[in-house]
Amino acid sequence: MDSASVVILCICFALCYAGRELRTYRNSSCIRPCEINQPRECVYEFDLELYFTLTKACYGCPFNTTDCFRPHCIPADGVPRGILVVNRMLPGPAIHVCEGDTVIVNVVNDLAGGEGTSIHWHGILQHGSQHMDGVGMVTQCPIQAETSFEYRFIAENPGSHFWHAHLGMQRTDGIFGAFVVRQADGNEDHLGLYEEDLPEHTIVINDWIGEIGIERYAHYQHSDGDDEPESILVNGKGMYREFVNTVDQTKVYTPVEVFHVTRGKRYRFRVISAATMNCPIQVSVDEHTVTMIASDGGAFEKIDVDSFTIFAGERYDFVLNASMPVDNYWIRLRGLADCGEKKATQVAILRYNGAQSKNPSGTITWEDGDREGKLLNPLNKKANDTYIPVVNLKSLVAGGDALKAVPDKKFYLAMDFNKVDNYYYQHETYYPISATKQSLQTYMPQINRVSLTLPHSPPLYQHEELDENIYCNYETLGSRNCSREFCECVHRLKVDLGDVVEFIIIGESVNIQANHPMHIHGYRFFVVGMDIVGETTSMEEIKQLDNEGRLARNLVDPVAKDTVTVPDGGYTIVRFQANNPGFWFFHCHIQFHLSIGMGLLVQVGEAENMPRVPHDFPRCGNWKFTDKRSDGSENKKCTSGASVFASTQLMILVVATMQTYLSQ
Ligand SMILES: [Cu+2]
Repeated sequence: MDSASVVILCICFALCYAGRELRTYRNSSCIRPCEINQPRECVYEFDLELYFTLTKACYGCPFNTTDCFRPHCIPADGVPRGILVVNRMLPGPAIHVCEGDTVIVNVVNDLAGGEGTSIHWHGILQHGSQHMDGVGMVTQCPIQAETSFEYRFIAENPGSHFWHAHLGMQRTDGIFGAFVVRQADGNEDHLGLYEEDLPEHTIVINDWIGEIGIERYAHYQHSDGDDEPESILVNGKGMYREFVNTVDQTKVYTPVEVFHVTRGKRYRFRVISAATMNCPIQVSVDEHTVTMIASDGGAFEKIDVDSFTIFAGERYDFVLNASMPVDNYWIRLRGLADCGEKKATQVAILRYNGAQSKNPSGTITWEDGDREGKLLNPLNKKANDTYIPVVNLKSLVAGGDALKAVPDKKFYLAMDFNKVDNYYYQHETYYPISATKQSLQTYMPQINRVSLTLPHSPPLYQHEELDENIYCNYETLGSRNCSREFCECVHRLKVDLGDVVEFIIIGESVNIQANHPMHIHGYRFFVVGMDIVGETTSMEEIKQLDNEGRLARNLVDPVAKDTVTVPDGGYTIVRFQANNPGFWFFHCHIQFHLSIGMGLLVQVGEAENMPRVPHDFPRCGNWKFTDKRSDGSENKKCTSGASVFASTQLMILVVATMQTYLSQ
């Protein structure tokens, strides 16, 4: 064929496809340089299973490192344990798509425990597809064992996001993965700061324990177990736990993650924290500074730092300039707060092309991860030249009406652990908290002294079947003293569609010090305020400071995020315009805190504002026997039951008569 024929054929081909439906691509075939208005349909199959680390699929791993890279082999940090997986991978399959693509994920629940599941697309706003948000018992029914559920939504907002299970403890055990939505070059805020933005430079980090999550959770809540992770993983990999923090660090049995770069180029890295416990992680790269450019999909003015801290549910994008001599360098991850208790730490390798395949020099203890210099997003530090809280970032995202002087609705939300007899863990009569020794006392992580229970049907589309009195909040509880008495309900805040909403989230920290990374579904909020006022604080103190005009707010260029920490003895103020109707989860992203009730639902709009779901969308709820059939006729079972009763009585009478006769 001559070149003219090829050109004609290409033009015909292009014309044939113009105006056609979206073309379908499966799995990684959707990865490509993004172009404006060239959306695709990106299809994935997720098979959820109970699995194990270091299975037979691993052959000689960890002693033969090459075997650790075999299909279905999950070495993790070399500790054998049960895990939950998607497609026998840890993390699960990464989704890399372009802004505007339609994402279709068929989730198949093959979990051996028989439990229900749901998958949340953390960071995706779900305008018009609220029922695809993936929160079991809020936006959908759990995907029952042995069934499948197809998620289908548009990747409308770009950024480094992730996906994870949103029921039970499943995300603690491995059901999570990266979800990156890239922009066409012409729309990219920081174009020019880097040459490469590659899928292989996605860094998913998570804290990691030695057993299945619900085992640790039950041990912690009911007995003397702790909630302090032992280890950290990077893209599912990690140095064998026993060798970190020891003198002999030459025996690296389980492989660590390696990121390749070419000297002279600048790379965009995307860091995602899938941590599930109270595990803020300080990240740094030996002999490199990093240029921070975005968080949770919200771009901000670039800032050079030596390290940054990432809290559970947060994401940070940075540019790494590969300007150092060709060599290997440690990427260090240092677990703080509860991860610091057992010095949980991990490393990965930054390898310049041309460098030998070997470990970098330098020890890798937990202490080594405490990088000096400028630190973005510090744990419990007031702002100064060294410590830069996220409230100091200058956003490149326009705030619009959300930043008007006075919000339409304002809520004070006090976060703390409270000493109350929660009947699930402290029986009022048998083992009240007052009779339990201190190390065994279960304190309740609550918002405004209220614990969240999930409704028995998803309110997003079965709202009319739920009694209004299942909902409560601080206001409606009125005279009840929830500081002494355990208060639980479907904790709900209601706002009107279009309201500008302000949350003043207070880290009271009177009973237990714990930074709570708060995540909102369906929105990105602007972080307009954040500060520490003392070791501890209270709602009353923060309210008074606010009334006196002493809570500073940046209403000009605050950073846009969907997850933000609340410092101990301080507060964080966020703003958003409630233009997305629905029932949206707002919760602490520490799984052990959420599972025990540290969350609430934001109801935006009334029932008539809620989007319609497909007519055959799965429904669920409580059920009790009634004597009516679905067609309204009487159920005859009761009558036949009565005749069985009568026959039994007759038999007893006959037997009794015979016994009397025989005994005579
Ligand atoms: Cu929390």
